[in-house]
Amino acid sequence: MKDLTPDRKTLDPIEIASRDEIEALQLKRLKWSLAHAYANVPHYKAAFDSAGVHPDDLKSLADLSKFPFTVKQDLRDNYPFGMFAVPRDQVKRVHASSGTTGQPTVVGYTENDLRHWGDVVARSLRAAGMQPGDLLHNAYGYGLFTGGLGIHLGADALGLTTVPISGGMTPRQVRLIEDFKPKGITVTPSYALSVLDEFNAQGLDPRASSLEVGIFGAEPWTNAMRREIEEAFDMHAVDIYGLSEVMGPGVSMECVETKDGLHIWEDHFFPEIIDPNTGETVKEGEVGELVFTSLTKEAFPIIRYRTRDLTRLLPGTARSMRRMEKVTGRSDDMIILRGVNVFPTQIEECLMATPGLAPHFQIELTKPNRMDQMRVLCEATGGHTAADARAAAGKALASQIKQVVGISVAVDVAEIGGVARSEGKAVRIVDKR
Ligand code: DLL
Repeated sequence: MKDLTPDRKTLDPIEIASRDEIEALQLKRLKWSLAHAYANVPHYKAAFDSAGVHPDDLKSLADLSKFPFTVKQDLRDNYPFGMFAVPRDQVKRVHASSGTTGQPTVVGYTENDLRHWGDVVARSLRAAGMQPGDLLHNAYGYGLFTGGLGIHLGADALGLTTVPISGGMTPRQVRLIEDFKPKGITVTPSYALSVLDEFNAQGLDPRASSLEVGIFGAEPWTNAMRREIEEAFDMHAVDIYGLSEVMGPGVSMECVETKDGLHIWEDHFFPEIIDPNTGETVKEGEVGELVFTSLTKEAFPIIRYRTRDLTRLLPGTARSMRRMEKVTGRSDDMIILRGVNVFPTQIEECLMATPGLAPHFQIELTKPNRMDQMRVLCEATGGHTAADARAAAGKALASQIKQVVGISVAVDVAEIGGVARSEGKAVRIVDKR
């Protein structure tokens, strides 16, 4: 793999500013953001008033903990535009969640918001090793999802050539990678695996492709998966994180030179980690639920938003801004199986450690005889598809899961193609209880 470390002279000065400078900017912006939300969004006025706090009470960054949290339900209750802090005609763009699990949540951006979003995504793409003039294959979905259009904004801001292919039509993805020779690909890690399969199905060597870096996010993925993808494509694999409520992709980004967790672009997003049960801020470096407050957003300021994502904060390395560890999962995705907490990422790690199995999987939960049961559906790799080889691999995975995670599960190893493929975010859990 080529060294893609960006020249420090090309970074935004704030990325490598002193902590004092970053914190002074944060405090100034935080005061503005709280006052802006309070003055213009009835929800925040009511929430602050009933908690007995006023934006003027914020004298230091630590004072933020006095302010109330915002949760997804607050956004649903104010559907569609009730959380906007500017008149609707100043909102240049809206995005929304799919709403498959309830009322969709809508977010909005002013012209300045779109510019800031482009700036943080440009910063993220540069941290991945992309430089002006490089070609980017953007396979995140375009549309209401923030992935495709968010990356596109940043690619424009950085001066890349973008192929806005979006997700799906996998044979065409491979064709265009072969013909256009992109340096970078932006895609969910699960869909990258589908693209990888398609390379192999077409008899093409993915290691010989032009790709030098993959920028993966929108769903949890493990370091074991990183090794698998880096090896398969002979390219760097780095992590990009974000969520619509806070902005979209580009809230935090892993640097290609260190790959040691994701630097949060702290001049725009203020992070906290809380104990999800008590709401108290945890000790520095402890794992908990990630909470974000926007510092510059005009259309849709967000105060202490509970992301449900579990991680911990770490000091800066390649940049002065703090890092968040790779997200292990969402508290919503945590399965409690007969008293043991399990995340799909733990199953992914066990799967990657078991020979003869492909990296595709799904977890099925059932409850026969009032006992929760988990079945892991996965599939064999080429050369391991005979029935006895599959049975042996399944047994090995079950025992790996028993040893590492501490739970007994059933494992079904299908033939190649037996697990549903994702074109965006993978569906890891099918709950039939
Ligand atoms: O997934 C934004 C995005 C697009 C990020 C493209 C990165 C790349 P939402 O659809 O609102 O936004 O989903 C946000 O996805 O709260 C996490 O649970 C999860 N997520 C996003 N990035 C990562 C990541 C986009 N790198 C939700 N690792 C978040 C783990 C992630 N989970």
